[in-house]
Amino acid sequence: MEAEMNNILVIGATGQIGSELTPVLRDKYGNESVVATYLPNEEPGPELARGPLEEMNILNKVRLRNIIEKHDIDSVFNLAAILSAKGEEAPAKAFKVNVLGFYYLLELGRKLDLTRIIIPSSIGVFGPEVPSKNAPNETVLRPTSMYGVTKVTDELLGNYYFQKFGLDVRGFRLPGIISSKTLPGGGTTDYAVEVFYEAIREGHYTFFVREDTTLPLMYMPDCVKSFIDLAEADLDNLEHHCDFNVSSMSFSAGELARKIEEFLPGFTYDFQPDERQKIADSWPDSLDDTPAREEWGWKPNYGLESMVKDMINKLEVKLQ
Ligand code: AKB
Repeated sequence: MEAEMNNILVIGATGQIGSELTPVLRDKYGNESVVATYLPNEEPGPELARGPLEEMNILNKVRLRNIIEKHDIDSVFNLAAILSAKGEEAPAKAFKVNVLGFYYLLELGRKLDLTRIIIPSSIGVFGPEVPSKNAPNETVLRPTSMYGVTKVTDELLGNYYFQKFGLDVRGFRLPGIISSKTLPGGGTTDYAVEVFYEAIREGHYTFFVREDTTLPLMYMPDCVKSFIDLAEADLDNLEHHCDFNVSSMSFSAGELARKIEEFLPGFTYDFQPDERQKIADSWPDSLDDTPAREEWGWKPNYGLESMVKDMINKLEVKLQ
C-alpha cells in the first residue's frame, strides 16, 4: 500500500543533487509542499526561493525538529553528506554529518511518525574484495574510506529502523553523478564533471586519476528520476530498503576524454593521479542492479554518448 508524500523536506538543497532534485519535486508536488534547507554559510539563490526555505545544519537536532513540526513534514530527502575525498581530509566531520546527522533524523522519524525518509548511499560502500565487474547487490561491504564506512552504517541504520520500528527508510548506492548545474563538492568522481568545465573553458584537463580508471557513473536527469521512482515505489514491492545498487553507465577516464574530444576537437588531456586514485581503485567498475530493476522498476535513460552531448550543450550556454 502506498503512503502519500504531502509535505517534503529536502536537507541539503543547495548541493549538486539537491539543487536539481528540489525544483523537480516542487514541479511535481507544488512549490509550497517542498521545504528546502541550506547551510548557514550558503546563499540559497533565487530558484530555491520559489518555495519555503530554511537555514539549517543537520547536526542541530532541535532546529531539525522545529522545521519538521513547523511545516508538518511527512517525507524527508536527506542529501546532507561529506563525500569521499573530503571525508579523508575531515573524517570526524564526515562521521558527524553522515552518521550522527542521519541518526538524529531517524530518531525524529520514529518519534514524529514520519511517512518516509530517503537517503542516498554510494558505491563508496564497496571495498577492494568486491568483484569489479557487475558488483552484486549482496556482497561483503568493507570500504576503505571513511565515507564508505559512514554509508555502510547509514544503510544498516536505515534497514534497522525499518525492521525495528516500521519507519519507511529508503536508499540506493549512487554512482558518481555528472551534472551541469552545481559542481559536486569533494568526491572521488568529481573529475567526470570538472573535465567538461575545463574542456570548454581551457581546452585542456588534467585528470587526477589514471586513464584506465573505470567507475560507475550516472547523468543527473537519471539521478533525479531514481530518487522519485524509489520514493514513490510501493512499499509492498520492496524487499530491500536502504541498499539498492543502481547502475547507469560505466566508462574509464580515457574513454570519457576521447568522447568529449569527438564533440570538442582540439581538446587535450593528461593524467596525474593523486591520493583520490586509491579510493577509485577500491570501488568496482560496474554494478549489478537487478533488485532495483525488479522491485521498483529502475531503468536509466542516458548513456555515455547522449550524456556527453547534453552536458556540452548545456555548459556551452552556461559558460559563454
Ligand atoms: C564520491 O565520489 O565521493 C561520490 C560518490 C561516488 O558517492 N560522488
